[in-house]
Amino acid sequence: MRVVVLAGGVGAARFLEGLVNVIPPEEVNVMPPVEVTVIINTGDDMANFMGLYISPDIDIVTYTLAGKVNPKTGWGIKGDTFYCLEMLQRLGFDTWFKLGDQDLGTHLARTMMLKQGRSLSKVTKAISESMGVRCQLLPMTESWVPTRIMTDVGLMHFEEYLVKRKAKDEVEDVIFDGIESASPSPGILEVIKQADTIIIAPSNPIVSIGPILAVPGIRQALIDASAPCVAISPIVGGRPVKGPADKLMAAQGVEVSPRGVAELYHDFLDVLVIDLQDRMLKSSIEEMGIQVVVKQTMMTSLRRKKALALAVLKAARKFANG
Ligand code: GDP
Ligand code: FO1
Repeated sequence: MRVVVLAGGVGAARFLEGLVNVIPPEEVNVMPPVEVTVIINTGDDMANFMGLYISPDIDIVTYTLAGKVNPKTGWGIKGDTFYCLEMLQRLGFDTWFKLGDQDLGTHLARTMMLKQGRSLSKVTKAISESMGVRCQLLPMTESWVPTRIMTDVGLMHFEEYLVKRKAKDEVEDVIFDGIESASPSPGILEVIKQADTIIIAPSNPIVSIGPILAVPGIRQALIDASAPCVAISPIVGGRPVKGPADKLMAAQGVEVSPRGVAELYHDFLDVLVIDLQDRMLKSSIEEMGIQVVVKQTMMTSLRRKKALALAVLKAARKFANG
């Protein structure tokens, strides 16, 4: 069975942790082997931050699936130290983006491999395999297509909006810089076509899933795909579980609710998993031609992550069997 997941950072990584844990290892011969391919947002990438190529969502997914992520933040490495950053601060540099010492090793390795001429897909494969990740991780594109936020105080990179300025500025527009001339990383359109199940992770629909859908060819591939497509709503009880999805959705004129999420994905989505808290929205989403599954979606423990992943796989199977 081939499962394809569209993913951003922390929300997606939490879900993927559940997914890989409900899939039996290859030696347990109870179902056909399951291959998981994750198509990851690279709109958050910074191509030359302190001289480094930084891919936050790729790293969040890699560290989580490798069992290395800092569980308190959902990003960075568990137990990492910050000696390098402390020195930079003493030397008078702005250290708003918290890069740990081990994490810096990843950014240095990625930057060096890219400078040697290897593609972002190959570099991502090399790093994730070295860390023992068994899923195939694919950056959405090999091109640098930074997400920029137009705010009341000016245009800035998404990480600057989110981390440096703590998402406090009024959002006027969201720009996926250069996306119209980007193309999907090699293999992406084929894996979508050949998938048995497509999952849209509970990620920010505007700045995590939005850029993936904006890479020319990907949205159409999802529309054309024969596999059922199931999404998990990142909006629970009228607000995101974390992050600025509410501000960004509102700025784009989208209702901050699972119904707004359904609207954004309506042309390729078959099933939306919404939280128990939002069960009253079920019929109005079903009127849009999208099936709804109501579940506990708060991934506060491994047990809950696994239960959510199982519910998604079951919903896909049920949809496929009519
Ligand atoms: P992040 O910005 O690095 O966290 O990247 P993502 O876009 O993957 O994740 C952010 C989204 O995940 C937010 O919109 C959250 O609401 C959503 N999210 C995070 N944890 C959970 C959870 O436990 N359940 C649900 N339903 N959504 C979640
Ligand atoms: N998020 C923060 O809120 N503060 C940080 O200082 C920070 C540093 C950081 C370093 C490496 C990395 O891979 C991710 C990091 N993140 C940090 C997370 C990141 O800003 C976002 O959560 C994602 O880009 C959104 O998906």
